[in-house]
Amino acid sequence: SKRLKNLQICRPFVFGNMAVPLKEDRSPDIPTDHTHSWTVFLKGVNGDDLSSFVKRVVFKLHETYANSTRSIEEPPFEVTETGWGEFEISIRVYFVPEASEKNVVMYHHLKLHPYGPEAEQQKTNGATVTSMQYDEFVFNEPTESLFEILTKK
Ligand code: SLL
Repeated sequence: SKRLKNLQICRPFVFGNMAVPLKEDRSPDIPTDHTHSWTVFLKGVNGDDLSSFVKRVVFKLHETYANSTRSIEEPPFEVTETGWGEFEISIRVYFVPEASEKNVVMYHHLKLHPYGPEAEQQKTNGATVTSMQYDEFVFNEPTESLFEILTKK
């Protein structure tokens, strides 16, 4: 559809991961060398639903994982796994066809281990570790259809 000139529309999001150390009562299905359970995610800010304009999010994990390319077609756009190591995850976002927008890719370093001033305490408590970033999708001269999707209540 037609593009709206001289217009820019932005939508905020956050992406990153949470991780917790596995406990003694871990499931026997989890490989013994795994130390953490983690979730990598991409989501709207303040519970905003991105699925009106995000069609699919593809998370590319380390090749030590079976089926390391994980395609998520509906919210929550996230992958939960267990493992032992940190690595870089690519997060590729595909927009709905009406948007006529190229996909965008972000990189996230999966964080499992606390560091910094509170690290020792967090380790003793088995606390959840979080690492996330705020960003914005910026649509320049959006199609009329994308504009409608983003502005309807
Ligand atoms: C490292 N460069 O050596 C990193 C690689 C890979 C982590 C970390 C595998 C789990 C599984 C897993 O945790 N890979 O095989 O199921 O630290």
